[in-house]
Amino acid sequence: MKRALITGVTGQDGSYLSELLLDKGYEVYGIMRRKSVVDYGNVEHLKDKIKFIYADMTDVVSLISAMKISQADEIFNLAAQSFVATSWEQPLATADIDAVGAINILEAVRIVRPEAKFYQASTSEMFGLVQEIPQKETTPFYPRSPYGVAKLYGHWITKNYRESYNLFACSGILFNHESERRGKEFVTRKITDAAARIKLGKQQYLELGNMDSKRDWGHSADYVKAMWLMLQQDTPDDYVIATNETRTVREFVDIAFKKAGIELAWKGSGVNETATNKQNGKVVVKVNPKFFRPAEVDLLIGDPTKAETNLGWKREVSFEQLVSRMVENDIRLVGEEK
Ligand code: NAP
Ligand code: F7E
Repeated sequence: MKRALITGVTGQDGSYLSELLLDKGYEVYGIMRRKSVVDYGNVEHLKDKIKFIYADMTDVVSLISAMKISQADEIFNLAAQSFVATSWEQPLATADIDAVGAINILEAVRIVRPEAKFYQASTSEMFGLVQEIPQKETTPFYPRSPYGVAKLYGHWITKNYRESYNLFACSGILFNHESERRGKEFVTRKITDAAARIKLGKQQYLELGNMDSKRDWGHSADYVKAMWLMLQQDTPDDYVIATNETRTVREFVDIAFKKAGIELAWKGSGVNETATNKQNGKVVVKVNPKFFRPAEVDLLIGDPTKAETNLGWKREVSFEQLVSRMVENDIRLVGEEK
């Protein structure tokens, strides 16, 4: 039986990866932070199957212990302060967790289990002000947030440990991936949750920031398969995981509301842009500049050819299916609220 250790096990990707590895017969260890109230997050349904270890990415001693306890064959480093907007409010915490945290876990691997395979959760945010369209493994990086900069350190230190110590260490440069388990502060879930609430009469309108930014959105369940595939290869390497499709935030809003049965009519531009519900003329989407970022990533679109060719990876959930699944799930959840 193979043993895996997942940092960030309570998060969106941690939950789908846990399901995948448990299905494959792995013994799954998950690193969890101590909280004042015990909260298994997205792995509540797996709490009797995962072996939890209390540790923190900023505490290398706890990570060394976790490596010793788990004796993991494969380590997936998914833990992060992952919300870009918060990285301006908490730049040092973001650096501690996302940058120093990466070298902390790499050191734990190097000291305790140098023969293990290691996955680092890198991100399309490292491309930031994009230098090439579409973005691929060889595209130069230009991060635009403290999050992107911290993740770039994690990416390079992973590559450096591979080259310095011959560790089997891979980085997956994953483009945005969402799901029914996505945190509600991220734009996709914020939109699908609001569409559900507005449909059910529990919210009047949705306020958003930059609706012109474009993202390459896939489903998390597809993307965790790529993480696993990277560690099953003979040689470690870095891969872009993306759909090669891009859409604006506005397009996401339009489709999500349509799936909730609300046809939108758009008017105005910039901070004055609004969308009204065609059926009753009510304004249901507005712009609030408080959601603008100090620096924006305007356009992301990834080229997954290398992963498709070398790993045999292919995304299965289409954009339309992703939005449908999220909207239907939120209509159900909001409907069940007391
Ligand atoms: P997520 O839902 O925000 O999950 C993040 C996880 O990290 C949570 O389990 C969180 O634990 C944990 N964590 C945060 N700080 C920690 C600390 N100091 N010590 C230990 N654990 C800590 O993120 P996700 O969407 O699953 O993403 C997984 C990884 O992929 C992240 O590294 C993210 O940056 C990266 N990534 C995500 C995307 C995407 O579109 N989703 C794209 C590219 C890369 P709590 O439950 O205690 O908060
Ligand atoms: O923003 C715009 C916002 O917060 C997407 C993380 O998983 O993917 C994610 O980072 C876009 C941005 O995700 C609102 O300005 C407009 O242009 O959903 P998001 P993100 O910043 O792309 C990458 C790959 C990661 O690695 C990260 O961990 O949507 N936007 N209005 C808004 N965004 C939010 N959150 N809220 C709004 O009201």
